[in-house]
Amino acid sequence: MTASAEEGLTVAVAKGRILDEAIPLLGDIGIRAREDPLRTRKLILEADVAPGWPPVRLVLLRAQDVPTYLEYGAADAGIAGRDVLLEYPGEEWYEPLDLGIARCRLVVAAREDDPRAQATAPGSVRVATKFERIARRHFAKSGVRAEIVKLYGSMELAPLVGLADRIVDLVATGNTLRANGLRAVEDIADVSARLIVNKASMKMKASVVKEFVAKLRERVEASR
Ligand code: PRT
Ligand code: MG
Repeated sequence: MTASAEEGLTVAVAKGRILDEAIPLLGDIGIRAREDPLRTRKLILEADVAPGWPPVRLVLLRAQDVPTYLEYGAADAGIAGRDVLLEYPGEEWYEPLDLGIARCRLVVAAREDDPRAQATAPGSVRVATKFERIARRHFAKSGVRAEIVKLYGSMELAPLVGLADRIVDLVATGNTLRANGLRAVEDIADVSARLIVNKASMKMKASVVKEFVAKLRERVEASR
């Protein structure tokens, strides 16, 4: 049975830095997991909620899996980075709110000593990234022939060992790029965590979903 068919609200949250910043946001609107989400090994957490609310459960997922749970209706709402949403091959959800947390940028980076590190350099480049779709779209738009090499992490290493000319990765402080002798040569997108909502849940659980979105929006706007 999908979440949409059950009672209450199932909220999928990306583990890692998004969860760290989402917990206080949810807490402020009265949704508090009964166990510490940062310590427990459980993947489903029942939450204490404000009076008048239906039951709320948090499901803790790998960031890249949040859109999948939403698409299949296994969660009513989700919190994931814009990077993950842009990379996902589909858009089977509503995105009513920018939560303004876990901010960073998607960039193209190259070695500091790369003489042709302009994004528009002619010829073809080899690009290492875990954001295959984003990278492909980006280089196609700039008319640069790009061979995309799929990696699962530590993209910063690739230009240092000659695996790729460029990387497409997330940058927050820039410390990781600097520490590895790389620099951003082009911006692709600003990234922050977004609230997404399953389309069927928006209809079938309209009142609770709308109240959830409204409360979060109020909380987010108060901190702007
Ligand atoms: O789980 P996974 O292996 O995919 O990623 P992760 O463990 O590196 O990150 P995680 O799970 O904690 O959070 C991933 C989500 O957080 C992303 O989908 C983004 O929406 C968001 N986010 C925000 C970031 C960053 N900031 C960030 N700086 N995700 C990753 N980084 C990494 C970046 O990839 C690079 O390696 O941090 C490094 C750069 O940070 P600075 O500060 O040195 O520039
Ligand atoms: Mg992680």
